Amino acid sequence: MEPNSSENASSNIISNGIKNNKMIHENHLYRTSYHFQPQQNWMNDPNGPMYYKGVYHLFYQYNPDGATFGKKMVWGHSVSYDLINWIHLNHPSLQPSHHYDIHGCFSGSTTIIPSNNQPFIFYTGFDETKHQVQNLAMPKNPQDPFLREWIKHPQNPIITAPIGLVEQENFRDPTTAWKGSDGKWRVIVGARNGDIGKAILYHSDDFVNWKLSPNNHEFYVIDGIGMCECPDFFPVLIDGTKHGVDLDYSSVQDSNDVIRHVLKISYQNKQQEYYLVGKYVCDEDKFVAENKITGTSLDLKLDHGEFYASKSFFDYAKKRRVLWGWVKELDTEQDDILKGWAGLQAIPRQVWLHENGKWLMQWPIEKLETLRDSDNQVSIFAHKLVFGSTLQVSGITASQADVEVVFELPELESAEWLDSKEVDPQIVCSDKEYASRSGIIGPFGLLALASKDLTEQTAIFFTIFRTPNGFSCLMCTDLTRSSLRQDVHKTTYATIFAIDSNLKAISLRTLIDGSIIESFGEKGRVCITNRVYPLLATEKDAHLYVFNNGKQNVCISKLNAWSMKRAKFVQQ
Ligand code: DQQ
Repeated sequence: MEPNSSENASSNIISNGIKNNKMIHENHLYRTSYHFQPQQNWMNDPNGPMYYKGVYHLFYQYNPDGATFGKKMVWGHSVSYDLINWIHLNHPSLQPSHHYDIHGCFSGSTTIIPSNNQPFIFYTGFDETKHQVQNLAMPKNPQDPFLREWIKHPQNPIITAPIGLVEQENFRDPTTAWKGSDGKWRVIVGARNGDIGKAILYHSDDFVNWKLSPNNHEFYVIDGIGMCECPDFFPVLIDGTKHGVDLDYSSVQDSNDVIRHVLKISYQNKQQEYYLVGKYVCDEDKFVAENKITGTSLDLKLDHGEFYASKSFFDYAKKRRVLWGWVKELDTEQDDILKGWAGLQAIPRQVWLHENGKWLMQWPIEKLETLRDSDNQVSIFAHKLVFGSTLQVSGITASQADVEVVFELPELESAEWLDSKEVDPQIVCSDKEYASRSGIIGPFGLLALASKDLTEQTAIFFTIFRTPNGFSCLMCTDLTRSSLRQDVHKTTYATIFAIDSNLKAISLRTLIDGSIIESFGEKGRVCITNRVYPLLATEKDAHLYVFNNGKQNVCISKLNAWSMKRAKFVQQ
């Protein structure tokens, strides 16, 4: 784990690296090969993903004028037949044009009206008075499966902020709408009033005229979070399978015992994705969550890294729910301007409810596996990792890879004691060089995007603890040594979760792609996504290692790693 190089050598490398910065930007070293990103400029939130006439659509917040957040944000638009290979359409689907969206077309969703298969975009307009209002748009030609052109509804704005209830400049991001058993359409809009975040519920008979729900318009109110951005509300099945279900309440009402609902909010003050699992009583417009947002490690989050403003949709083709999320840059704005681009979308994830009904599971959609290069694959079986060992995984392109590993655990009884019921996992992991410290069961895991001498490395690892309530697993991604550059954000990201005392093995899947590392722990129960900007560990000079710094041996019962082929991105 120790780098060989002295501080002087490092600073030479840094200054060479900085001299070479321009080259790095020109060569687009940090661009990805299989993650979604436009050819240039700034992208943030995924908007209105949907499946329509055999085609997947992804819209996204886009600044056509540069690599920073813009004064006139548009909806970029790309289409795909498989969610992995994409056609970027040349024209945005929505751009500021009217008094109700002249300062920007902000985030929103799509809804397909089942009776006539008519898609609608519901989006936020930043209007001429800098208030936020909700607008509708319809495809000009619904027969065109690419839905290239969109017409704004003549009655826009369709919804304006309810005065006194929410701030007019913080009222945005409508969800996909759904029809209740009473035949009325419903939609949620995110809002804030001071520090109170709100999910406001509206009703409509005709999708065009909307009024506050007469039953319970303050659908969910959370104090202390600031703006409730990009709410997402969807049903999930408690059936132990990955199958999804759509927002069609007439068909799911009677089966409430096998259905739960998820309300996800993008917690602006923390820039993270929190979610609640609960029961939805459609007739009363009531959502009774079974968990809470407490600001502690007990909270449920979609991802514990940099993953924000997510949006899910029901994929009719495969009967699954798919989730998109924006992964922002952690370099400087100046870098983004030099690179000419900023922002990625995480690999779309299938999302389903764990069979215990308590939390969501997430996994990269299966189609991603078709990019695995079977000629550049490495497998390791039954390899014991003794205390302090590091094993190189050679034979793949470690800067563009998919790695799946299962670690067999020793008896948990010997694990270190973690004294408090409520720990902040990020603080635990931020303890200096945490991945390199000697523990008992762990730290063990991967060193991704590592330079040959390990000067640069991103450690993704687990440590098992005994806690007052049983056993817990700490999962962490440590960016503090991810780059020799000083000007990029390098911190630790972590989560802790209870595990069964009989747990015999734990799994990790990590997707590595130039400047993004997405990790899925324990079969998709916890996710940590990050951005890294190595100077040395790039392209062919990137390496991958497995390590164990715990005194107890852990065994790699199975490791498979593949170089990943490039996804196809074309402009049309
Ligand atoms: N980004 C959009 C807003 C949303 C925020 C603007 C979340 O609509 O609340 O680009 O990242």
